[in-house]
Formats: sequence, structure tokens, C-alpha cells
Amino acid sequence: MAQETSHHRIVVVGTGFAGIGMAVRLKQAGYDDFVVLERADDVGGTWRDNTYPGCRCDVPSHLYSFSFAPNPDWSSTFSPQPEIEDYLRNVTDRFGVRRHIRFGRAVEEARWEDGQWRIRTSQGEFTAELLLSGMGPLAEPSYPELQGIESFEGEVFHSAEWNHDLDLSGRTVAVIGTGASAIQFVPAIQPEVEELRLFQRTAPWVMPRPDRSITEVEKAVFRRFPLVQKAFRAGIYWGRESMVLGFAKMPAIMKLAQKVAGKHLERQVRDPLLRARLTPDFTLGCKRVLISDDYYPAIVQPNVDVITDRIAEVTPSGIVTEDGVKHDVDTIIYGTGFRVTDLPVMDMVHGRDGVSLREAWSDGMAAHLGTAIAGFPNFFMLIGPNTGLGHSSMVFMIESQIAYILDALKTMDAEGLRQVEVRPEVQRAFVDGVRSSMRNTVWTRGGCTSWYLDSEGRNTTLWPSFTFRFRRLTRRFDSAEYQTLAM
Ligand code: N01
Repeated sequence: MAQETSHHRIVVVGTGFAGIGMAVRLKQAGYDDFVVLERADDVGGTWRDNTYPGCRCDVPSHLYSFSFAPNPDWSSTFSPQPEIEDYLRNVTDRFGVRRHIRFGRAVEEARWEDGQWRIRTSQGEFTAELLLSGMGPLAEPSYPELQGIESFEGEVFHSAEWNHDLDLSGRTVAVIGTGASAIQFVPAIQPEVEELRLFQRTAPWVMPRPDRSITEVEKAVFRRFPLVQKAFRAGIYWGRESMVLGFAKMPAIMKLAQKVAGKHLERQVRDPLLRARLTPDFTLGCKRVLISDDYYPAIVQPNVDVITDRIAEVTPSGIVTEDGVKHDVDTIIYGTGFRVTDLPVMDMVHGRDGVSLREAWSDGMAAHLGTAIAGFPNFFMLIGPNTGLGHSSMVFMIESQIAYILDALKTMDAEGLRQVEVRPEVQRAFVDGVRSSMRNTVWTRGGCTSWYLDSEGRNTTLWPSFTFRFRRLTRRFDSAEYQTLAM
């Protein structure tokens, strides 16, 4: 098949919340010469890929949706994955961006060459003046480095690549990991499997999940009076926002939250020995706080064994722990998360002088406003370094970044600029500020390791402050902060 090469003013990569939101806003702002590259055959990003049983959002849906596309029809406080995937499909069609999407194009490399981006994909090449990355951090499953991992002869898959063809009934299943994904799928598969061996390396804090169905009356009110829905959304927003104070700055609030989680554990797990093994040894908030009402009730069932000894190796027939015990299983499910601080995009994108993001980030992931990177002209990254949240909706952060990028485009047009590249000193000042606010927070001092931290222990993933502060900072693109080239 002949390889296509096409030129567009803007290339966006990815069709999760970031890529779809960017595409809609570009269109609304009158930019039509853009394409969105997507490796899969439909939109949705992590919400398309993660189809494990029990998958749902742990942020209330009325907040976890675009401000420009409120959805009065969410079925419950924390919507299940299929509804969120549908929502993204619906937004794609409703706002007419599907025709801009080129499916089945996995970006393999993007290089800044001769004043433009040259993007090589699995199906053809694209060139563009601007490259906007919507490749989120929850896109590439992470497998642990375990001795013998390849030798296992049974069925094996990752929670982000669920094998729906495999009937789990009657199987002896090992689950590795007890993060946000595992605590959702374990209760869903526990009644089905013969035996479940849950390998827990670190006991997580689990809070009650205040979920409920949204009634038809409420939906009708939201449909009829959008302002009520707006107010409802704002209420949830401010409630969540105040949590950042607790997480980051106020140990007293943390202690209170820990008490609530401790009571939750006590109520749901009667056996004191098991309870001791399920009691976390770090400050709540240091890792992402989990919410569930059915996780503990599932793991106290007689067909579940919680194993806290470290894994020594994987063998053809199962898992051996460091105490020498062999756990024979016929299925292993990895609930071991994503490559968050080792993003594939780091080796993909090469800026000025062929420097890759990985080389540029030898001292840790860093970007001005989590969005623009020195040495990478006309490149903007959605959900870039230090824009993640442990407490609230990523969609809010994404929309702030989108507004910033749109303002950059408008400024380029207004000032006749063909190239913008953030000044290194501007980026450094911003990143220094972020890193210093990370000191003395629960994320760095809470006594845990987490995917928030990179291999050097730096928190390069989370935004350490209020999200409204981020919104304020990203409100206006200031070309004085950038090295520019005129048309
Ligand atoms: O992954 P994780 P996840 N031996 O990285 C364990 C989002 N999300 O897929 O804690 C044994 O949190 C590891 O142990 P430890 C959300 O942002 C959102 O669950 O490092 N265990 C941990 O228990 C979330 O934070 C929703 O000691 C090993 C687990 O694997 C992010 O996705 C729902 C191991 C990994 O947990 C990732 O969550 C689901 C080893 N060698 C997910 N290596 C929403 O509802 C790792 N582990 C929005």
C-alpha cells in the first residue's frame, strides 16, 4: 500500500479526553486544518482500553466531563467505564471532530526538522507546523520486573488489556497489585474464580465509596435547568479542591481521613490478623487514595488468600514468594499500573538538534506550565509533567491546558509568529517553584513510594496546589516567555 504523506497546520496525537477536548476546541475556535492521529480504531484513550470488570471512575462523573459538554444522563455518582467511553464517542460526533481523526495511525517518531514537525506513523507520514500531544500517562501498561516472568505457561494478561475471551470460572488466579485498578476488578471476579491469590506488596488506604444512582427526577432537572447541573458540578469541585489542602499541607485533615479509612477497614474486616496485613504503613494521600465498598468484603471470602510475602520469581506453574512458598496458579492478572514516569513519548519526540524528550529530561520530566518544553519548538503537551491530580478531575487540568494552547495559537496569528519555544529560564523558574512546593507534602514525606515519583524520588507527575491556581496560570499565553521567529 502506498504510504501517505500529508501536511496540516496542526497535528494532535491521541483521542482520549485530552485529544478529543483539544480537537473540539480547535474547531470551535475556527481552526480547521488539523488532524488527530489515533493508533486504535476508535476514540476513548484509557477509557477505551481499560475494560476490566468493575472499571469505573473514582471521580464523580459530573466533574469528570467537559465543561462544554455537560451530561445530564450519568447513571450514578461514579460512572462505569462503558458510559465514559460512550460519552467520549458522543462528544466526538456531536462536535463534528470524527472526520479529523485518522485511525490506525500509531505515532512512531516525531522530529522537528527544517522548521516543521515530521511525524512518522504506522501508516504514512504527516508534517505539521504544530504538534500537540494528547498521549496521556495511563496509556502503556507496566509489567513488573520479575525473575522468570516470561516462563509462566498459563494464561496471563494485564488489567489494561483484559482478556474477555477467557472464562475465569473454575480457575486459580493470581492477581498482582492492589492499586486503583485491582481494587475494582477483584470484587468483580472473586465470585467467579475458584481461588484468588492476591499478591499485595503495599496495603492501600481504602475509603468508603459514596456512590448512588442518579434518579430520573435529578436527570430531568439537570436537562431542564443546566444551571442547576453547573452549580452541582461546582459544589463537587470545591469539595474536592479542599482535599488538596489536607493532602498536601494539613496533617490534621489527613489524620481525620485516616481515621475514616481505618474504621472502614475495621467494619469490613473482622479477622484481626488479616486486618493487620491490610493496614497501610504510610500516611494516607502519599499514594492515590482508593475508594471502594466491595473490595474488603470480596477479599475476606474463603476463596481469597491475601499474600504479603514478596514475589521471588515467576515459574512455569505459578509464583514463588520469598518465604519459599510455591503458589501454583493457572492464570496471572497484572494489576501493576502504567508507565507514568517512563513515558513512551520520551523516545518518540525529538526537538531541536535531534534531542529526544528523554535526553532533555535527564534531570527529571519538566515543562513550563506542564505544557511547553525548552528545545521543542511549536510542541505542546497535554497532561505533561506535574499536571496530574491525586484528588480531583483531570478534565479540569486538560481544559486549562487546552485554553493555554489556543491562546498560543491566537497569539501566534496576531503577532505573526511562525515559531515559539519556551525560554529555558522561564521553564526553570516554573519547575523550581513546583519542586519547592513539593517539599513537605505527603507525596514526598508520607513514607511511601508511588508512581507519582520517578526513579530519583522526584514527584514529576502531580500538580502540588489548587487546580484553580493552575487555571489562572494558564489563562494567558505570554509570548515574552518564548523565543519566537516571525513569519
Ligand atoms: O496501578 P497502580 P493501577 N510486585 O500503579 C503493585 C488510574 N486509575 O492500574 O503499591 C508486587 O496504582 C503496586 O504495589 P506498590 C489512577 O490514576 C483510575 O491500579 O507499588 N506488586 C500497586 O499495588 C491510578 O492511580 C481509575 O507496592 C507490584 C499496583 O501494582 C492509576 O490509574 C481506576 C509490583 C499498581 O498500582 C494506576 O492504577 C483505575 C511487584 N513487582 C486506575 N509492581 C479511576 O477510577 C507493582 N506492583 C479514575
